[in-house]
Amino acid sequence: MLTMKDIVRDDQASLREKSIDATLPPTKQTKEALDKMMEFIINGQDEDIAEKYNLRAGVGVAAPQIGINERLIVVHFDYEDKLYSYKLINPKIISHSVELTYLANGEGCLSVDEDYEGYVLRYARITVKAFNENGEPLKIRLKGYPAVVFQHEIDHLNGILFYDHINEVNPFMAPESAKAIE
Ligand code: K3U
Ligand code: NI
Repeated sequence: MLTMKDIVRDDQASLREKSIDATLPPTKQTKEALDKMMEFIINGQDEDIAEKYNLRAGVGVAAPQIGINERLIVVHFDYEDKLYSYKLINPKIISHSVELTYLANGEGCLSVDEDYEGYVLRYARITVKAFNENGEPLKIRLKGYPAVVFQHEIDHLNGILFYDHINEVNPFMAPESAKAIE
């Protein structure tokens, strides 16, 4: 099983690389990587397991964070009575809103040990195309918090970290039209 020792931190150059597309149909290695990533996220959300293995809780993880520079992400969280649980291959944002949003408490990252305060402006609504672990195409429409999580994970595939988006002069700058997620 994966632990925090396996997580690539933001001082490592590989986290800043653009990942390559995974091959389709998915290989055994791709499926195993997705399974390990999902197990890691689910374990981190279990208080007892997290304490035993010193895991940080997270709502998703991207393959570059475990040292695999391929376009794979996993998300697993409940939001407004809906479960968002996906193992995705080659996810791509195919359209997005003009409207922006941000988490009022900012973002964190399993690859970043320090706290970075400030707003991370994200698209309020996105449509993502991807393939599931069986190689079947999916189209997922997301808004609000789930849209933020998917954008955070897809950023990892392009070597981008949440704090890259924070305004250096005024970290809490947001257009009036952007909606805060409390
Ligand atoms: O957002 C986090 C959280 C932890 C416990 C309960 C609820 C939420 C932890 S940070 C997190 O999950 C990152 C995971 C990362 F870094 F591996 F991608 C994802 C994320 C954080 C904040 C906003 C959107 C996504
Ligand atoms: Ni992250």
